[in-house]
Amino acid sequence: MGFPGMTRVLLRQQIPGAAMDRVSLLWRLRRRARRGALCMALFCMTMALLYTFCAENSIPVTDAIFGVKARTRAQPRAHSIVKAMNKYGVKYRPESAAHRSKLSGPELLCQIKEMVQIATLTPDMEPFSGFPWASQLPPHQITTDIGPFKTCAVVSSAGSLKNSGLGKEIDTHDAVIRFNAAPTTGFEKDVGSKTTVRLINSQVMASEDHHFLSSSLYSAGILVSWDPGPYSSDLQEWFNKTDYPIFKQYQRYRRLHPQQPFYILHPRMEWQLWQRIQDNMGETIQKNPPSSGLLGTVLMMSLCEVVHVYEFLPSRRKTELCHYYQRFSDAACTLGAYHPLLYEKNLVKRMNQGSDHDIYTHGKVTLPGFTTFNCTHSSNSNTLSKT
Ligand code: NCC
Repeated sequence: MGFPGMTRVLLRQQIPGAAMDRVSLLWRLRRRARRGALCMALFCMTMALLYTFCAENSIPVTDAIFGVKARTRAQPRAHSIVKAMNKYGVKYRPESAAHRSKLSGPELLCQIKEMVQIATLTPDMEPFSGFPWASQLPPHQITTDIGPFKTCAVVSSAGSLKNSGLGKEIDTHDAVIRFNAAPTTGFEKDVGSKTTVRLINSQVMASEDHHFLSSSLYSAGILVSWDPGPYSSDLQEWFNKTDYPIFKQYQRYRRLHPQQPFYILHPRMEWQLWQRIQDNMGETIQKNPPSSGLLGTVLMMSLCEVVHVYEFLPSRRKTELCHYYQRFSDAACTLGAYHPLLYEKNLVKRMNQGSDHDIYTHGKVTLPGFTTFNCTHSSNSNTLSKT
C-alpha cells in the first residue's frame, strides 16, 4: 500500500526533520519495488507469448529473437559435423573415383529396382516371432497387399507447395502418399485431399506434440512407419536400440485401431537405398538414412506404374519456408542437414523422365514404376527396356 497524495501533505506538515526523510525514503523504495514488479510481470507475459508463438510454429526461440539468418549462416559448420557423425555404424568403402562411371537415368533406375528390396516386417521374422504382440504385424508384405496402382502422387511437405494450386492435379492420381504430420484440411487447393498412404517416421509416433495415438490425421488410409536401424540391419540390435520407441507406440496404436493397415519398413531398405545414393555421388554423404520423402518415392515405384513426385525438386516457388503447413523457415529442410537430401534430389533429378519445364512450373518429377521396365545387363552396365 502507498501513501495517497493528501496523506503525504499532512505527514509533511506533522512530521519534521529526520523522521520525515525516513518516511519519504520508505515511500520511494515502495514505489520502486512496485515499478520493478510491474516490469517483471510485463517481461514474463512477453516471454510467455513468445514461447507460445514459437511452440505453435515450431520455431526455436533463439531464431525468433536473433533471426533465422543467423542460424542459416552457421549452417555449413553444422553440416560438416553432421557429415562426420556415424551413429548407425555405417561401414562403407567408397569405390575410387576413377572406377566410378556416372550412371545414366535408366541405369540408375535399374540399380534401384534390383538392389533396393522393399520389405516390411511380418510376424514370422526374428526376433518378432517370439513376441506375443507379433500377431499385430500384417502377415504379408505391403507389396503383396496393396496395389498395383496405375498413377501415384508423392506429395513432399515442402513450403514451395504453398500457393501452388496443385491440389486438383494431385487428387486425380489413383493413390497419394503423404508424410509425417502433413495435413490436407485447409490446404486442399495446394495439396489435394486424397491420402492413400501416410509414411511416418518414429519421431512422429513418439513425440507428444504430434498426438499420434489420438489425432484423426493418422487414422485415414494406410500407415507405414520407419525408424533408423543399424547399418548391419540386424533386427535384434535395432529392436534393442531404436531411435524412438517405435514398437511400443506401434502396439498401442494397433490396440486402438486394429482395422487400419499399418506396416513397419524393414530397416535394410533404408541402407540399401543409402548405398545407391552414396555409390552415385562424387563425395561422401551424411551417414544417416534417406528422408521419408525418398523412401516413400521408392515405395510407390514398387506399387504404381507411374509416379509423380511433387515439390521434392523445388519449382520456381522455391522458398526457405520449411513446410507448406507451418510458418517456420530453414533452408536445411530443403537441402538437408541430418538426411542426405541434397544428394537424394540429385539422384531423383537424374532419374526424371519428365521435362525440366514440369519441374520449374509444378516441381513435378515423373518416375516409372518398377514393373514397367526390364533391365538387361551388358558387360558392366544396365540398360532399361519397357515391359
Ligand atoms: O520435414 P518432413 O521430413 O516431415 O518432410 C517430409 C518430406 O518432404 C520432403 N521435404 C520437406 C520439406 C522441404 N522443404 N523439402 C522437402 O523436400 C523431404 O523428402 C521429407 O522427407 C522426414 O524425412 O521424416 C522429415 O521429418 C521431419 C520431422 O521429424 C517430421 O516433420 C515431424 O515433425 C524432420 N525434422 C526434424 O526432425 C526437425 C526432417 O528432418 C525430415
